[in-house]
Amino acid sequence: MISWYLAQASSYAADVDNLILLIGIIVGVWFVVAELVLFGLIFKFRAREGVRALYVAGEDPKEKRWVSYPHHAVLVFDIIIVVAALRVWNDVKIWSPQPDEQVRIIAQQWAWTFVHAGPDGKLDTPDDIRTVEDLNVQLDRTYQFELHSKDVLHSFSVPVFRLKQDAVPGRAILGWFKPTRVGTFDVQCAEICGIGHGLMPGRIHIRTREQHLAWMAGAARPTLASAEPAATAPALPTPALARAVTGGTR
Ligand SMILES: [Cu+2]
Repeated sequence: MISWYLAQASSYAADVDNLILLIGIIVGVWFVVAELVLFGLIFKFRAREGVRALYVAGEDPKEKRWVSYPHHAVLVFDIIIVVAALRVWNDVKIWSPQPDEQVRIIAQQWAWTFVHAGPDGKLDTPDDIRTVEDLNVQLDRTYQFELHSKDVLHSFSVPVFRLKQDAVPGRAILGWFKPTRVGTFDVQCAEICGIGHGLMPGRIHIRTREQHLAWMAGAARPTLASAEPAATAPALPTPALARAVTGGTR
């Protein structure tokens, strides 16, 4: 239902949205009921000429019901919400399906580095593809991600997946996702991680199998070459950058 106006692009995005909708409906309905009762009573027992105010101590069982019935209702709805939330939490964070592929995600101040398995589908082999800020995945494929941080706490957040996972220095945190919609979407850091926090956006590109293979073929060689550290060579401005800096057009 929520997907009409908020894009969903993972197998569990709808479950998270439905949970939030359920909480919204339960809280919303009772909020309206409580306000109607409150304002109804204020109106009914408003000040009137010649009528003295009643002192109500709440000791009469009839009066106590105004407190005890809502109290029990809150407990019942709490249990409903907790059960629904634990089911989603279990599916997203505790249980994890058999992955088709792994991807490594490295957060640092202030960029994302992604290590893709490359054509052989395995990490830590020579055909791995490293990118900065662009995560490339294939539609309907289950990915296990391995999340690292090089420095401080970050949080890997993909709003269209309804996924958010903290990255903790010194730990490799595992999680999973299965993209279900083709497109390019935002990746963000959801944990204040320093002055450049707002400058560490990323993008996730979800492609069909054919498009993904085409990306891999194009990305494999140049990215491997550019992944070498540039420290040995002086950083020369690219022609495009030089033109931009000097304002030249040729
Ligand atoms: Cu960050």
